[in-house]
Amino acid sequence: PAAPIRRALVSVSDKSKLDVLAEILIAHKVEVLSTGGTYRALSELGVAVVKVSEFTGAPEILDGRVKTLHPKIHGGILALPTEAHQRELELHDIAPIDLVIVNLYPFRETIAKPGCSFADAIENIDIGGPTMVRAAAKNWNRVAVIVDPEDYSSLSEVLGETEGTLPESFRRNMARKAFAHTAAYDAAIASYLARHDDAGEALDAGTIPEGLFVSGESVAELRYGENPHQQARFFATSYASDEATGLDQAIVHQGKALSYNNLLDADAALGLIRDLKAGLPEGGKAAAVFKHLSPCGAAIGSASDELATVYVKAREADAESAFGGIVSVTEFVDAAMAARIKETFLEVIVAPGYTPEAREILAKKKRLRLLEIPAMFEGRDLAPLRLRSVAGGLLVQREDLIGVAAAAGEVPTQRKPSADELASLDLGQRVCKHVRSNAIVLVKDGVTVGVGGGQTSRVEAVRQAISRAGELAKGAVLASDAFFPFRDSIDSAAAAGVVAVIQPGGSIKDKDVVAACDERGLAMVFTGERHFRH
Ligand code: 93A
Repeated sequence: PAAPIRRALVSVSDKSKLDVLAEILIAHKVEVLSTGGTYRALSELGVAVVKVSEFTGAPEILDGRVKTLHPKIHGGILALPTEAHQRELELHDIAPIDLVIVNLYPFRETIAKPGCSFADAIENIDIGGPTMVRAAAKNWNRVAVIVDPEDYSSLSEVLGETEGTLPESFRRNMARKAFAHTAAYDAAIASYLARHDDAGEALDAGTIPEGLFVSGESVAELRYGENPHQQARFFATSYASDEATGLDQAIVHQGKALSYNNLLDADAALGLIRDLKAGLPEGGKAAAVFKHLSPCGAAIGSASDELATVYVKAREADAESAFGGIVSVTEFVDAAMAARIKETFLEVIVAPGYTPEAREILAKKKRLRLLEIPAMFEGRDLAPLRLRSVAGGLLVQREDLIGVAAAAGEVPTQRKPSADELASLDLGQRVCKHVRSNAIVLVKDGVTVGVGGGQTSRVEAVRQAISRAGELAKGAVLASDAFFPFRDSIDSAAAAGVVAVIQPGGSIKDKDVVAACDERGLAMVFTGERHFRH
């Protein structure tokens, strides 16, 4: 059995819950060593503390850069419970330390502060702290290490049960946590340095640094992956995601835990609604419905439209597909919207918030997950990075943002699009970006009426969109994620009644394509921007 805890070293930047810790240290008569700030805080809480500088006989030097980096500290932590080591400790007058409670200089919190200077960031790189944490974690056979104030309560529980000793399982688990803590800490430093040039100037937010250190913390064990026989977890990444709007930040108000597929779909629905919001005039509203990573309906409305009305348009765009779908909206979900949500079976709602009335109405839908992402429309300009995995590595790219509004595109045709057509063309290109390539989206009066996606030929995607739109293709506008290699797509769209088209342009056959439009009186917009989704 382990020996009782006699001596602890406490050196913490995060001084939360120190009262809980003080109580434990006093109750178990632990001799406590501390650095300056922690020494003062623990003394005030009535703990008898010895200053590390007194214990080592060496003063803190170099503005505190060297406080605990001393053989009396590291020898005390790293010694094995062997006779040989005990003899050596005695020879050098080193007392063993059995508990190390350390958390590190707030590097991540410091760099997150607006206006943080490079020098400030560097000064907040903790050296002595990780050294003690790693030493104690390496020696978990004898020493316990605690890096998280949340663990003080379990420390108290375990000590109470074991009369002042700490079981191996506890020490081992805390050691794992400690190495994860220092690894994530160093990853944050390495990423920060990679994101700054030699002069300490920050690179553009969307730049992909040469060294990318993604440290993931598992925030959820998922029931399973895409299928029940696949194990899965959700990791929150510290760097590559847009932290303000991440799904790890989402508040889940009700329903079962989010599944792997739910998270994918919620991400897609969030991405589209952010794109739609960016294209809306002041006060405009939007709603989108997703199924299996594809938008099946999206609609926009003006400031005077009710959210519920806009949502129903998006849902009815393809009511069959919307069954079991994921919905995202630009506004708080109110009672009227909640009543509409209740009408069908849906998996997830993604919204900036919910009114209390809406929550009450939806509480009866036990399985429906309500996600609130308060900051979901912030930080788009940060151009966060997106990661995908392939066999043998990670692919990293900047987020694909729509840069050219339909109204700002170039019109190569004789007929110019009307203002209403432009609004629908803009909606079309935004939705199209979220459809797997080859992607074609038909829109009429601010609502998608036909989505064709995931096709291996563009003309087939056009046929699919037209067939889904049926009669509604008459008078609709069409968006394409990439240029038309031939005029055939335009000919079939025009035959179905399509009146305007938005696409990047840039094909060697552009002249034929524009001629096909002019022959049939279609208006066309070139955006110069391709939006493949592979
Ligand atoms: O400056 S350090 O890198 N050098 C050290 O020797 C050292 N020892 C402890 N940072 C060091 N610490 C850190 O001081 C701890 O990791 C902890 O975060 C902080 C606690 O300082 P104080 O007790 O003065 O508030």
